[in-house]
Amino acid sequence: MQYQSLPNTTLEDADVIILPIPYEKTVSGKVGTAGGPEAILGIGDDLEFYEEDAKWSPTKYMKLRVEKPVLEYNSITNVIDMLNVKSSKKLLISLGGEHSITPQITASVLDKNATILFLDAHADMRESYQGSIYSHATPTHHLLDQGHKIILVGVRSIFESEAKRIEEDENITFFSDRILQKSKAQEELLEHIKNLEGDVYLSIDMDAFNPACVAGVGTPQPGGIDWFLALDILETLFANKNIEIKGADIVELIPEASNVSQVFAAKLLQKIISFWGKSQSFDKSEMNGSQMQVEYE
Ligand SMILES: [Mn+2]
Repeated sequence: MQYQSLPNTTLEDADVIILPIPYEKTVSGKVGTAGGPEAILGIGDDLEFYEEDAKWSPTKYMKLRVEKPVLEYNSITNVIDMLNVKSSKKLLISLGGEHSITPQITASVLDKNATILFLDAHADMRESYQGSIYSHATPTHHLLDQGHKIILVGVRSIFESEAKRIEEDENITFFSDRILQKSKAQEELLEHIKNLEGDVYLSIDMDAFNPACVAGVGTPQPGGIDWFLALDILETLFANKNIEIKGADIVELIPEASNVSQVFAAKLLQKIISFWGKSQSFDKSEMNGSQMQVEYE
């Protein structure tokens, strides 16, 4: 697999590593998220190299590499350990697959006391679900167990015990989907992100978004975050100089016939690459990125 059909650079030279993790075992709704990574990367051809918000072409300056897909759940952490991203200046972006993969990723890239910015329609905080403790319904439970703080954004479907924990656990900051319909709450969220410090990991479940924009998810919920709030969140996050982004994931996309859902996810991926690249001043570096190795027009 390739990003926007660009040649994959070596692991050593890569500024951004994209890791497909098409794992799908514990889904309880519509199936198909195993096709997520290929669909997101496949749509790349329909995106421009130029990124209109940060106003540059990130791949002119940055080298990208799409790794071989990780298929085995139990090997996710090991595979990422071997990529050596933790001690490098590279950005790792994982593409799911179901949301259960996130704690396996953070087990490799994060030390304790990081903050997880978690966009999702669901709290994903069950201790176990349908007989599995490593389910798409349990990742935030594990992330809290790993010693991290969580900011839940866009949640609009909660199990009763999850609601109680959200109220009581001081390691959880909660911006429900309903409250985020008000501009004052949006400003509070952005202010909160602006004031973050330390290591941060970004996890985006595609069901966080309005299903009118992203129909291709397994467990859709009415309501949802819109594209422009997502952009504000990402811009604010990557503009924060007091944090280090230790990785990101985009999960739970199910490719669908209209292509709209996968274009949404592909463009999210592009924004993450672009905003991170600008934050690392790649636009002031030598112009020898992946895009410079191909003819484009
Ligand atoms: Mn989720």
